[in-house]
Amino acid sequence: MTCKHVAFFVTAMLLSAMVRAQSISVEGEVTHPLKLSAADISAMKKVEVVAADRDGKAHHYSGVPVYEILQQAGVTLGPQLRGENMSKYLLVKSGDGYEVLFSLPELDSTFANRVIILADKMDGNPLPAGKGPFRIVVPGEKKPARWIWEVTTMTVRFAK
Ligand SMILES: Nc1nc2c(c(=O)[nH]1)N[C@H]1C(S)=C(S)[C@@H](COP(=O)(O)O)O[C@H]1N2
Ligand SMILES: [Mo]
Repeated sequence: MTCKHVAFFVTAMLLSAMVRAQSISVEGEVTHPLKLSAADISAMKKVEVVAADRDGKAHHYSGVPVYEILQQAGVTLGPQLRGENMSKYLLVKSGDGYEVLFSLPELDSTFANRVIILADKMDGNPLPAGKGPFRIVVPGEKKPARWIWEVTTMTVRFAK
């Protein structure tokens, strides 16, 4: 490898790290669209949940309840989650094109008896490479298919 090749490689690595660390957008049916940086998220109140990964092993995940993020964005939750708002959903998107969907009551603490989080730590450490920097963790499900990693966007929409 020549010096030029090395410089190109290092630049590419830095750029991809920057892209991965980019902020999370919260948009759609919200009164305050958000662009949350890693610093914004780390400044929010954290909760811990224990949940089993694909191999059935329990881990401690720490992060922000998705509910708190949606509340900051002004999504119709709590007493406002009734009537036509019951047909809204949250679509979460990843940099790799994977997308998963949640109904609002699943995320709302006045309905749900579990807390779905946007995790930034597993067992006290940042999420492993390729699984972060932010990953949804859904406790109490039999498989982690909705544990979307590399979250980039959360969009609230009407189903109709
Ligand atoms: N961004 C993204 N998140 C994803 C996936 C994916 O393809 N892309 N696969 C999902 C599926 S189907 C499963 S089973 C789990 C696997 O997580 P693991 O590799 O940590 O066991 O991640 C989920 N999160
Ligand atoms: Mo899966």
